Amino acid sequence: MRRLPGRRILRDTQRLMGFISRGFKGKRRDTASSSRVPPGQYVVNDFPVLSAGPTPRVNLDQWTFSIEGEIDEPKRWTWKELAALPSETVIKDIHCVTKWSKLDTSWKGVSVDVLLQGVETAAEFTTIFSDGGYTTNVPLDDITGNKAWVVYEFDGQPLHPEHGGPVRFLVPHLYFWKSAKWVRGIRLQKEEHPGFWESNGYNMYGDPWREQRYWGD
Ligand SMILES: Nc1nc2c(c(=O)[nH]1)N[C@H]1C(S)=C(S)[C@@H](COP(=O)(O)O)O[C@H]1N2
Ligand SMILES: [Mo]
Repeated sequence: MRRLPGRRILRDTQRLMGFISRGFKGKRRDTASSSRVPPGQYVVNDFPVLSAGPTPRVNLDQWTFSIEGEIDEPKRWTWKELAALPSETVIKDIHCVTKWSKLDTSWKGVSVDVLLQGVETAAEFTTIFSDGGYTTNVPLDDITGNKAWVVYEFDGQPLHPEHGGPVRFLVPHLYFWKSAKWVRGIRLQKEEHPGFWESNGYNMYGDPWREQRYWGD
């Protein structure tokens, strides 16, 4: 029982020492990297797997990606059509609400801007939906303007099923639960509808820099 407060004091002391050494001895060596990591996060080198259910088996011959909801003509791509769209490789830091961050992750896929080209919509919100029933809500502004991708490669390799392969969503400026694995489409909506984790205590928006982890943050 006495150990816990002791540890807390030690951590506070280390924080204070860090502050002092920054203040009095100039920049610490890790200043650059720590300014890159949102508050409360630590950096990992491995790639943890976090799934709320089993990894669905996805047959690419049957697979489609859809944009539906507040749109005159729903849009739909087969796997072959999606793979033929202009793609890009992006290097991004990712931040899980369980506090790990992974820096410089490399992904290949299609920008959501490409998928939404020419689409007119009254929607301000979206629900990203996946095989297996997972959903997550993201404002439309947060998936446009080259901020989100539908990705199918990680580190130059086809995306592993555990990490959402064949195709997952990537919206790296928000906590990683917004990056739906096994993604199948985007539902455009006028109102904001909480997704799976957002209905179960996670923050509706999820900005890691403001530590919007849970309801009320
Ligand atoms: N379909 C689906 N997508 C999901 C999840 C999930 O359970 N199902 N978990 C989310 C959470 S909480 C995180 S942190 C990341 C984990 O991705 P990873 O397993 O590739 O690390 O996926 C997100 N996308
Ligand atoms: Mo997560």
